[in-house]
Amino acid sequence: MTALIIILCIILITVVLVQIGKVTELTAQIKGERETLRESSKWNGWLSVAFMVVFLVGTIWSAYHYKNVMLGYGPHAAASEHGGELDSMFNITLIFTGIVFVITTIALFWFAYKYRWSEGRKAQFIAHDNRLEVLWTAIPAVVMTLLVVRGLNAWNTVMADVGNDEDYMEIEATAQQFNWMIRYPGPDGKLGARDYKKTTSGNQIGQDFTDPKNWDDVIPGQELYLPVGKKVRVRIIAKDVLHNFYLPHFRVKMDAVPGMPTYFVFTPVKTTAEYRNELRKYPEYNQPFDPADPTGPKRWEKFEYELACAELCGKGHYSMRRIFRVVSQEEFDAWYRQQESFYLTQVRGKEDDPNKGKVLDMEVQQRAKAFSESIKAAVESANAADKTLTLNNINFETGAATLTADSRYELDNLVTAMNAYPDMRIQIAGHTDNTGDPAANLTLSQQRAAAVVKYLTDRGISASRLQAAGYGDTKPLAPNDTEENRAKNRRTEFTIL
Ligand SMILES: [Cu+2]
Repeated sequence: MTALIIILCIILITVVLVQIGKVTELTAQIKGERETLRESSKWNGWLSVAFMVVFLVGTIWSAYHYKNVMLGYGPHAAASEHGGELDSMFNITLIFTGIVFVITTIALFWFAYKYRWSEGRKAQFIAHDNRLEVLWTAIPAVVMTLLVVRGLNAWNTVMADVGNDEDYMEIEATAQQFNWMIRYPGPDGKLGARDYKKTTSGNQIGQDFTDPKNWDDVIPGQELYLPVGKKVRVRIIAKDVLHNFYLPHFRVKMDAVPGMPTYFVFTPVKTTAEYRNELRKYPEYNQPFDPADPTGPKRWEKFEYELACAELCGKGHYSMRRIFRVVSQEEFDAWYRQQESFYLTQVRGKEDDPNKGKVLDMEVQQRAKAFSESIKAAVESANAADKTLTLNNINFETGAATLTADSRYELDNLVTAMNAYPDMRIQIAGHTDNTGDPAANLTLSQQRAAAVVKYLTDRGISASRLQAAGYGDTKPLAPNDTEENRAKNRRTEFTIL
C-alpha cells in the first residue's frame, strides 16, 4: 500500500514538473528570451545566497546543538591518558578545515549571485597566473605539513609499546564472527602461548595447554573489568575476517587482522562511576534511559564503557558489543579473585587435556595450601568429629598395598604437617568398598594403612606418633550402591589423637 502511494506521488510530481516547464516556456515566448533569462538568473542568484545562509547557520547550529553527545566535547572528554592528545589533534584539524569550509561555502554561493548572467558582461579569460598557483599550492602544503607532523607525533606517542621495566597488564582480544573472546592472564601475569592448530570447539582460541602460562589464564564472562590508572596492553587478533577493536571513550581503535597480531596500549584514567557523574551534569543524560518508562533509571545511570567492532564484518556485526567496567584497583582485585582458570575448569582431566595423568606444579601448591589449612582447622577444633580427615589423591595399585607415584604429593603434605606440629599423634585408617571378600578387604586395608605409615617413618617421622588401622568395608561413608559411592568408600583417613 505504502509503495503504491509513493509511486502515485512520484507520477504526480513528474506531471506537475512537466506542466511547470510548459508554463515557463509559454511565458518565455510571451515576454521574450532575454527578459526571462535576466529574471531567472536573478532568482537563481538570490536562491544561492539564501541557501548559503541556511546551510551555514544549519551546520553551525547542529554542531552546537549536539556538542554534548559528541566524543571530545561536553562530558565526553577522553577517559584514557593518551585520549586528550588525539582529541586536541582532531580539534586543530577541525579549526583549519572549518575555516576553509566557511570561506569556500561563502565564496561559492556569493560568486554564483554576484556573477549571475547580465546583459553585455563577458567572462574574463585568464590562461595562467603564477601568483595564484603559488598561493593555492603553498597554503594547503604548509597546513597539511603542520597537521601531518602533529599527527605523526601523536601516532608515535599513542602507539609506543610498553617498555621492559614498565608495570602493565596484558590482556588479549580475539575477534571472530560474531563475538570477542577476551583473555586475562592468571596470577602469574602472563598469557600462555597459542597455536591456531590447537583450536577446537572446547578450545576456541587455540591455547597450548602444554605451556604452564596457560594453566591459570582466565576467559571471563560478559562483564569485563579494568583497574583505573593501570597501563593495559591489548593483544588483538582475528580468527576469520577483519574486525576492529574499538573502545570509543578511551580513543582506542585498532584493526583485528587474521594472521597478523596487532596491539594497543592505553591507561584508563576515569572509572565508570566518575564518567557517569560527569554525564549527570548534562540535561541530555537526565532523560529516562527507556522512553517507555519515564520513572525508570536515567541515561547517565546506565552508562557503560563499551567495546564495539568498528569493522563491518558480517551480518551479526552489531552483536560484537562487550562492556568494560573501569573500577578502583581494590574492586578489580575482588573481581579478579572470583575468576576461574579456563584450563582448570574446562579442560583439566578431560579427553583433550595434554597433561592428563600428570600432577601440575600449581596443583601441588594449591593442595599443599589447602592441606595445611584443613589440618590447622582440625588441630584447633574442639569437636572430635573434625579431627578425622581424608587423605585425597592417595592411590594404590589395584588390589595391592603399593602406593602409586602420584600419591607422594599428599603424603609429603602430611610429613610437613607432622613436622609443623611435633606433638601431634595420628592414626592412619584404611577403608575399602564392599566388593570382594570381606576378610581380604580387611587385610588389604590394614596393609595399605601400614604402607602409609612406612612412607612417613621412612621420612623421619617417629613410629611412636603413628598408628595404622584397617577397617575393610565396615565403615562406609555412603551405601555401596553406585560406583561413585564405592569410590567414596575406598579411602585413606587419618585421625588426630
Ligand atoms: Cu567484527
